[in-house]
Amino acid sequence: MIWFTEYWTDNVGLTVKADEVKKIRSKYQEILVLDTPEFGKMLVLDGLVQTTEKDEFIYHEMLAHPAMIMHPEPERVLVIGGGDGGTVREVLKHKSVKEVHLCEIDEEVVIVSEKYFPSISEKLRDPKVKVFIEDGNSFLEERKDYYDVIIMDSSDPVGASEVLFKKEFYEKVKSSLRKNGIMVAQTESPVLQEKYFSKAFSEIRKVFKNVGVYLAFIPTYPSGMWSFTIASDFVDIKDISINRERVKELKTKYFCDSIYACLFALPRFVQEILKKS
Ligand code: SPD
Repeated sequence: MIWFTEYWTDNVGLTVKADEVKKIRSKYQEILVLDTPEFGKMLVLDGLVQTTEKDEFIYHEMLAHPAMIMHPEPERVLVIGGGDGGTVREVLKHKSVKEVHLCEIDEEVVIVSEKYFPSISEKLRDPKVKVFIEDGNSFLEERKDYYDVIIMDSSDPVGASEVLFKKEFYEKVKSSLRKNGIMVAQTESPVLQEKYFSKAFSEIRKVFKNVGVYLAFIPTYPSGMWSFTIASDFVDIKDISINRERVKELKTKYFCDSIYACLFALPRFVQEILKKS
């Protein structure tokens, strides 16, 4: 048994008891699989919690579904990062989807997830899914004007993921989207990572015409309050009456009609951060 702490800042963190720990060293990072009494299995990359069996559905549903719903008919979807497969699983809940590409830089994350997190990675072998072990940046350069929805399921903006939070990267994302294309990215906590949150928003706004921010409550992520930024040049993403009837068809546990109806309702302090960005 050990106690594991993710340090959210120098002064605060999340501490969990783990009955069992597996440690794997990949080419890119240290991967931990913790068996915790409260959250079930927990995946940790370089000391940062990525997902847990108990609350993963909140993050994966909220990352995938708003963009998938707002697109008139998403057929080709790209997930960048997200080697655990949770986002791919959610994307496949949409009937129009014909092809899902997952671009993950670290093959070991996929291997570990298939071994220890079967309920999250269960759809990685679906015939519609193709997994590419590549760097997201160079992957996009080879695929212009192709995807309907691009989802950035990145880790926090340190190390290999830092580049995924920059304007140059969002420009590549934009040129890989085809007509009606939508992108969405996880953009950190407005409470504890205001700098990254605000920067991601302002970089995305420099590239796309329509940009919106929404939140979800994820207990194992810093502060619990987590942000997502969605953007498109074609779709008026702020119009949440779009395709609303499709929400009811989804089998989900967090994302639902009433969440969609007020997707962009933001606390005043978050609105203020965005105004200043
Ligand atoms: N602070 C954790 C942010 C992690 C976001 N990505 C998680 C990947 C899960 N599919």
